[in-house]
Amino acid sequence: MVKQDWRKSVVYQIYPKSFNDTTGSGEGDLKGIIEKLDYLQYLGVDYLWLTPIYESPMNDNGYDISDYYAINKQFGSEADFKVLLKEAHKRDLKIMLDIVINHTSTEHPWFQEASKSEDNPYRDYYFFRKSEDGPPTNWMSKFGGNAWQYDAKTDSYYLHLFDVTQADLNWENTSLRHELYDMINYWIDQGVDGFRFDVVNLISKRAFQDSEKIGKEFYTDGPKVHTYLNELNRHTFGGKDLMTVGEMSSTTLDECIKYTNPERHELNSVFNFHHLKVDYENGEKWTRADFDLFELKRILMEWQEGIQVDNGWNAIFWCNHDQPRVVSRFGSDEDEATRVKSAKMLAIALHMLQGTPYIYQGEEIGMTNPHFTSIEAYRDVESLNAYKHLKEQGRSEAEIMAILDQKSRDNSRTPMQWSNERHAGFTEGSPWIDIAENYQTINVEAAINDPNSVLHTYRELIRLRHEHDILTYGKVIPRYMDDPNLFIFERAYEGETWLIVANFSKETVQLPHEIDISGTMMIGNDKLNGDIMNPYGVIVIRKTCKIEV
Ligand code: TEU
Repeated sequence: MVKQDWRKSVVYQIYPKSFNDTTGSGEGDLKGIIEKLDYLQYLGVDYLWLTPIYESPMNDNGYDISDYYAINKQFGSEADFKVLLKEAHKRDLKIMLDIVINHTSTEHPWFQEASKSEDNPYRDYYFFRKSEDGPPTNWMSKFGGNAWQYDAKTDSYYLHLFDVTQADLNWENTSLRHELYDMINYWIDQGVDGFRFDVVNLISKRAFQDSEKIGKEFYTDGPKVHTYLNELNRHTFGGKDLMTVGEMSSTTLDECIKYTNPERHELNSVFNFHHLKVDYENGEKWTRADFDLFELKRILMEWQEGIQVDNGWNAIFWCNHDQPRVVSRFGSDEDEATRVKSAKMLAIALHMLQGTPYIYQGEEIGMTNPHFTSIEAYRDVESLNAYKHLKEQGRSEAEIMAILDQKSRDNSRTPMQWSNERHAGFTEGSPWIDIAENYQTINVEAAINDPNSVLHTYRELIRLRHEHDILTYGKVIPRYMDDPNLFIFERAYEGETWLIVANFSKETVQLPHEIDISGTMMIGNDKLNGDIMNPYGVIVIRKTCKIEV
């Protein structure tokens, strides 16, 4: 078994624009992160992942990079970043940067050059194609519309799988690949400790042909992706003490084993999103639907059993800057007691799984969706495009607002709630996006002072992971998968078993009658009352010898 320290770590994700503003601009900055390092140390996490902080026109909040080497002035300076690194390291906090190498902003000098003429040396860094009758293929952009944009200057189209200002890079081009490796090495030399690679399984395009669907089969886990990642590894972080995680869009378990199998020297770990599509009606995101617990359990367990310590590694998470808040999604924010109870249940259920847990800013205090009621409140390019398309389909304003309330990426991008002061203590200016109204009760200051807050459950979970190897290395054993309300599994390691029972429903439910819940309660949010689990209750029981159920 490959025992390595990084596997025991917990990552905290920071979305700098919404974290903490020290200038009054209404947007967060690096100094704001530095100011909160003591808090992050108190929380107990090991790594901080910062979403992109580089120069960017910010059409996709930094995932549209125009200079990989410069810090976005909105966030601060190169000097601020150096201070951040130093201050983080002083507190034993490591820094992971977000690397976006599937595409650049169309404002990047490479693209500016490439679009000048067909014989420009940078032309081949991107995918430009001539086409007489409309776009070269029928692929859809992930943010809506065709994935090819017409560029009149050279009478051709360029590929953008995301926004029109995010042009896809051509990894077939060797000098492009080496420019990207040099850039990553620059950040390694600056002293960063890890990387999150944005949509990195899309970098190898299979063929430019019309699709029967939306084009995914021509660029997802493409033919050369493993060769490229292995090359990336060898030229940059391979053999160094850096943690890496790849964000994998619509991938498969088999591919993810390949991405993370230590023998293949690609990446340490992967994010996949299959478990976060269980509230998509017929696989369609822009719908409003209840979540399917059977599917959620099935998918989580398929990945837990499929990827184990020896063949790879999962990143485990409920939240990030692209996902709605989990307590509003798989729990309930209907009233304060239920919010706290369900947020703790979700935290415990996730942190008992195998893999590297990721906590997204605000999740640790049980932040909720903001429940915006007007399109004016939304900022995200994907949500605004979706609004337009749903309108074109003739859907009513009320229906569209209900869908965005459940699915918009802005649900997680509202400012961090630090205190009950004006603007939740996030800014002294006017925030770039509205703050959830519940900041008066849900905020870090209140959470620190309340021993029963969600925050203290997260602190405890991080401590347990650091102290008990079973959470990192223990085998995961699914139990009672056909129970309609309970998520039950065990972890087993060196003669010890932990039993996890989590009630994902609003109902009081009975435990399966043969289950043995004797042992030591390690963490939970429920008082055991015979064989009854309260709504959103969760218990974790440790047994010192293996139980047979
Ligand atoms: O996201 C990739 C991705 O495909 C999504 O999670 C996406 O937001 C979702 O499918 C939309 O429905 C990454 C980043 O996390 C995201 O913020 C960027 O917008 C995207 O890549 C492009 O760089």
